[in-house]
Amino acid sequence: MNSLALINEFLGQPPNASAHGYQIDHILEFCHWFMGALFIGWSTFFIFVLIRFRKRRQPAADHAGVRSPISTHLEFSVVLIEAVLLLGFAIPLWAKRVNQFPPGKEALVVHVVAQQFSFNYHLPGPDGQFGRRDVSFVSNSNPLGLDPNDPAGKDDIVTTGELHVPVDRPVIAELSSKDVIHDFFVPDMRIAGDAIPGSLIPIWFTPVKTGTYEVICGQLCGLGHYGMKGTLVVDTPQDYQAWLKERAELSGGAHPTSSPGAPQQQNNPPRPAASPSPGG
Ligand SMILES: [Cu+2]
Repeated sequence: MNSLALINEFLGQPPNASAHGYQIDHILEFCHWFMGALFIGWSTFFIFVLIRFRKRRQPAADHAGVRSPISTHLEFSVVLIEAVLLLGFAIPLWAKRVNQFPPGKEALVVHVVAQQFSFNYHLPGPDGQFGRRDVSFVSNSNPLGLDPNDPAGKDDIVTTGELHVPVDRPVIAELSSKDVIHDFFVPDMRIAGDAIPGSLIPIWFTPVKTGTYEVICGQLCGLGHYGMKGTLVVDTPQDYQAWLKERAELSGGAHPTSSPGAPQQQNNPPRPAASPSPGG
């Protein structure tokens, strides 16, 4: 945080909780201050022009126009500052976000599967292998369509609404969707990415503060969009292990299978699903 953080706070930005977030904040702060300066500058110029070139003082039109080079200099300075913003800050930061992913071993990889109107999370379990998913297995008890015959999927963890991650470890979230376009947006982590049916879109961030943060859908995805919220809990490594153990025990018994007695809710027909089925 620096003194410029005032404007971000004023606009309701929650405090940053990720390793890269301060860079995003820095660009936002700079852009807001720069736009504020431009607004005041151009407004002042506009008022000056209204007075200076009023009809009473200037009864006849002057076809030569402005002779002073000052407006050219001003325009050039604005272009220069915007070029520095774009080439010096925005593009390098964006390139880093999309090209320099942390190595798979170091990072926690989680599949985020959005649907109307919740986020599902798929974790590979102790074997580190994601089980196969297929649309044909999707049911109320198996929201992600995990293949019950795939041994890699036996220990997988599937949760809805709440995801836990350990602090200070990079998280790679691979986004996809079962129905329409959603957007996995975690404002405190300064990260957002579209979840698009038929695509796997990876995004990454490193949480640096433990706590509970809000996950929201950032794309208008239907009537229930306003309620499409979830929770991201950043745990200490010990708490994270405890959560993993708890989830593993929970899904151990009631693991998604095609058990014949599984109750089907009549008011919740299966939606057309187009979830990709990434192997391992
Ligand atoms: Cu949504």
